Amino acid sequence: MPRSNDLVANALSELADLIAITGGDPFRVRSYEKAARSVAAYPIDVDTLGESGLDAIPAVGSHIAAKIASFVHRGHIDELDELRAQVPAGLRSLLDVPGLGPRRARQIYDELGVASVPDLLSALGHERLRGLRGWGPTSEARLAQAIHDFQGAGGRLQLGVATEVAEELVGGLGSQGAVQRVTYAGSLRRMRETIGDIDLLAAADDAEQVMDAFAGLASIADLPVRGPTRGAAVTTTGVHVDLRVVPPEVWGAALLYFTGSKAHNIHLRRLAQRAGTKLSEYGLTRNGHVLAAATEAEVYAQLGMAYVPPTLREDRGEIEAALDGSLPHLVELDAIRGDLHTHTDLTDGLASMEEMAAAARARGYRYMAVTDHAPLLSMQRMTTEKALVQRAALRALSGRGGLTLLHGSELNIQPDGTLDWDDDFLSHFDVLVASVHSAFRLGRDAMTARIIRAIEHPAVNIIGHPTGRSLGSRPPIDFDRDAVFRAAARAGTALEINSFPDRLDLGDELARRAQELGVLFAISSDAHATRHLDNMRYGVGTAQRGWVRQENVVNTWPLARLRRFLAKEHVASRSA
Ligand code: DGT
Ligand code: CA
Ligand code: CA
Ligand code: ZN
Repeated sequence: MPRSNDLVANALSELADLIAITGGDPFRVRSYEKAARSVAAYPIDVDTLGESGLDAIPAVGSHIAAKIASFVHRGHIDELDELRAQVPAGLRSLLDVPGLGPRRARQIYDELGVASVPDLLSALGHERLRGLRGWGPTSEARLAQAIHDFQGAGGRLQLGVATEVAEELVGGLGSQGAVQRVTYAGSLRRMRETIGDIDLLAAADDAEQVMDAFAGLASIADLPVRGPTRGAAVTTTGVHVDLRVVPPEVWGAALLYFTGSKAHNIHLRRLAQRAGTKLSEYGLTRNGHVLAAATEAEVYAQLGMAYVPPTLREDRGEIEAALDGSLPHLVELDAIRGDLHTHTDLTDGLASMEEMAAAARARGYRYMAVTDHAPLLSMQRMTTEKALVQRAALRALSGRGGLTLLHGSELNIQPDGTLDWDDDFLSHFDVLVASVHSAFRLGRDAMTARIIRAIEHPAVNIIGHPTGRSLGSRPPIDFDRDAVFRAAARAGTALEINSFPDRLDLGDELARRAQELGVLFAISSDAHATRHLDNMRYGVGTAQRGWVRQENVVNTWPLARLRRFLAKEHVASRSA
């Protein structure tokens, strides 16, 4: 539930907007705006205050206090209702657009008939705003960006969804004769966990032909913005796509620019300026003379720094590290030797163990752990007997095609930190993942103790999806991050970087902190079907964004070393 102060503040600021949009007294507009801010910041909940208590809130006079009382006790404010009825819904919706004040919303509505956010986007696409009094290309661009950011906050795409859409578009454009190169840039190339829009970059001598081809792709529903070298499209699935076409000779500089992040770009540009050069999407230049433009590597080299992998480009220290040669040796997808968290149709997976093993062999894996759910997740109907039968079948299959199968399970960490089965039974598994699947709201201290107890269990090797978050639907569970990370480092228990695109858990920032505290990682697919093994790349991307070094990822290790880790033998030697 939002706090009553926030609800009241929203109502007051809506009132201010509507008074402004209907040409009301600017002094009243300002007093409602001030009151809204003051209420939002007021430490006492307004629904506990009487009229005199409301009166005491700074910037709230008796008149506004009465309106607040009406809102709190009767659920509405008469004047607000009246104004809402007067102002068309389309115009009111424009008030939600950041960067567009009530006066300018009214102007656009009156003069262009723009009555919704899609109308507004279309008007911007056709450059119709710049003809109005007080508008120009710059203010148009600023508004377009504000809308873009605003929409991004609500409807960001999951990394997996965006990657699939982008790869299809890249494939479609790449097969066109006019296109010399095409790739995706932006946050998708940086592998952020969610994506605002897809940014495509193409190199061609004839941009016009590329635009035609783009407009003609089956998955492009609409191309509301079409210039000679740039377009903004919407796919049939509602995904926003920007396309830029550049001459082949500036490919690297353009790719660098459109990959971003913006913060990384700005920092690079500052560096260039300090050296008396200029960096733009057309290249690194000195007095108009091009120093580097064809490849990203050349641009970085000319700036006197190491090549920065896209996943690090967030201005979180990577530029300093690239300048002094201390970038980490990041984990790479090619270095992954196996998967340590997979499910079969014995529990909730879709594929049999044989099918999962075949898919793992096709990926070139040397090992794969089968970690079906354990009995306490009762809907999965696992039993001791089933686990033993599976183990026997797995041993018989192991080694075929160079793939060693490890027998594991995904245990359920109970609220008190205990696990499925008894310790003796647990000690006979090759690998154990332990995850929180229940009691997500335990409270911070109890949650911390719960996870640390599982970490310290001598048979537990990996904590699965440690925060339990689900992007866009379930928040992370609350525990003392540093305490858990320290415990994991001490106990020789790895933390998972779960590769499922709606989990990505640990996420980049937590993984980075965990590594600082000495934690080792397992990057796992948590596959419930053969094709889920391919999600590994999202986990690797997330690990890279967390600066995770290859040496700290246990499933890049050869099997013999991994087995020593799984036996927790090194723990004794570490503390010795
Ligand atoms: P998103 O789409 O919200 O997930 O994030 P990005 O990073 O893909 O951002 P987007 O699509 O607005 O722009 C793509 C890239 O273009 C961005 O990463 C860097 C570059 N870029 C965009 N606007 C600016 C800017 O104002 N200054 C600089 N230096 N670069 C920019
Ligand atoms: Ca983007
Ligand atoms: Ca974009
Ligand atoms: Zn699982």
